Amino acid sequence: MKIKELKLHPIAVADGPLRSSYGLHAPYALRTIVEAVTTDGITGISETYGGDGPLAALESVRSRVVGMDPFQLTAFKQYVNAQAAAAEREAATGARSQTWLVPGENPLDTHSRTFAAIEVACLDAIGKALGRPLCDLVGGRCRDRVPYSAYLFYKHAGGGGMGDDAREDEYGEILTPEAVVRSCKQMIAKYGFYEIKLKGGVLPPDEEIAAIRALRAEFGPKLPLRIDPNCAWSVDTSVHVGESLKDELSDGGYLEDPCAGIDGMAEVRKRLLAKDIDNPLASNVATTCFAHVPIAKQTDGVQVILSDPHYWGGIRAQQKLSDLCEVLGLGMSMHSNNHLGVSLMTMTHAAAVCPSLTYACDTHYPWQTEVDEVVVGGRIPFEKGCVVIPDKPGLGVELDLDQVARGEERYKKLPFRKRDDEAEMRKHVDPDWKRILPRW
Ligand code: GKR
Ligand code: MG
Repeated sequence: MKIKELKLHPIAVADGPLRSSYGLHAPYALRTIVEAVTTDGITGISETYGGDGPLAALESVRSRVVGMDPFQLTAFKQYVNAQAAAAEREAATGARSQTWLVPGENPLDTHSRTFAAIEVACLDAIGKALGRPLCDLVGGRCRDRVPYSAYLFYKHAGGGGMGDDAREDEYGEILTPEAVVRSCKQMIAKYGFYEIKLKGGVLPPDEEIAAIRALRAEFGPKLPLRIDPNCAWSVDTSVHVGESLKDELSDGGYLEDPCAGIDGMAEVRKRLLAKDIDNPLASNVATTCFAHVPIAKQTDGVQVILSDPHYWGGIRAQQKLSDLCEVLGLGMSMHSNNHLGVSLMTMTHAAAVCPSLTYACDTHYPWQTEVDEVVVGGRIPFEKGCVVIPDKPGLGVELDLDQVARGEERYKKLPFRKRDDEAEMRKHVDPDWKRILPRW
């Protein structure tokens, strides 16, 4: 079996006006759908970050992918890594971090994102050729059902999309503790989630503390809570929040990326421990690649590593990360960005093969709608907050090519080719807005 054709589909997916410390989500999120067509007539698929950058990176490996045996992923990884080493030498930027760049835009992670998109498409093709679910190709699953968390956002009114293409505003405006609780109830009623994450870093910290307390008052200690301000707080503020939410973030919760940088995280940890507070700190900003993991351990700046097959280097890299976390005694959870069903199934297979991943994974899936879904049969169902590994080959989903074409049409009409939450914020909320870290 060889790959005879690589098809890349840049698509746009309606997205609501969600807020984070990066700014405001645009009315459309960008994704890329990948098809690797084999000489056996099988098509392997994957989904990754969207826009010009990720598309160009995938284009740059086209000549290496076409003609490749999809089983030969190690040699392909060496090839991609060699390209990355050259790019890294040329890069004028500083350390690898998602602190300043929105996730998916970090040039130093390009190679792992590109490799992951091709790896998943190859594994999907192999699974389809062998008639086995993708997770069985890499050692088999340690769980049949993967739990996800209710990922709550502050947001303005609007459901995403524009003009005739606007989506229904399912959750309405969410800018108060009451609205946070309301949106959580809606999400839990619909999906059955039993862990909760609030994206913070938007309102003054005491208002976000009030929102977490309101969630605890409503749902009780059986539903673990986490808050993630994406580095919007100083070390002092992080300690203040960690102390104020001592009880609320215990029992399976965590404090995610309160401040920027591993040294800041380590200082927060030290000061909280001194007050007898040992709720874990989690990160998808201070730890974004394998080289960061031992540093997280040595400094004790991060106790829960947030994995993500899309930029950590695919499914097998996720498994390696799980082993590494086990060896180092670190916890593991999963990060997300806006995505559709192909990514959801990728995350589900990835989580299923990682024994160290003991928290419910993040997912932005509730923020997207049926109108934009590209998999045959529409939205992936959740059962009691979990996605069940289907008894189907590969990822277990096929592309609805008409829906993909609609996504490409939307993409073509857009004036932007890159996520820029700061620009959106200036356009719609505050003309002078800048991302300032720490803001509080
Ligand atoms: O969608 O605005 C967002 C989030 O802030 C996302 O970009 C982050 O990557 O979900 C993410 C996180 O956990 O940091
Ligand atoms: Mg995060």
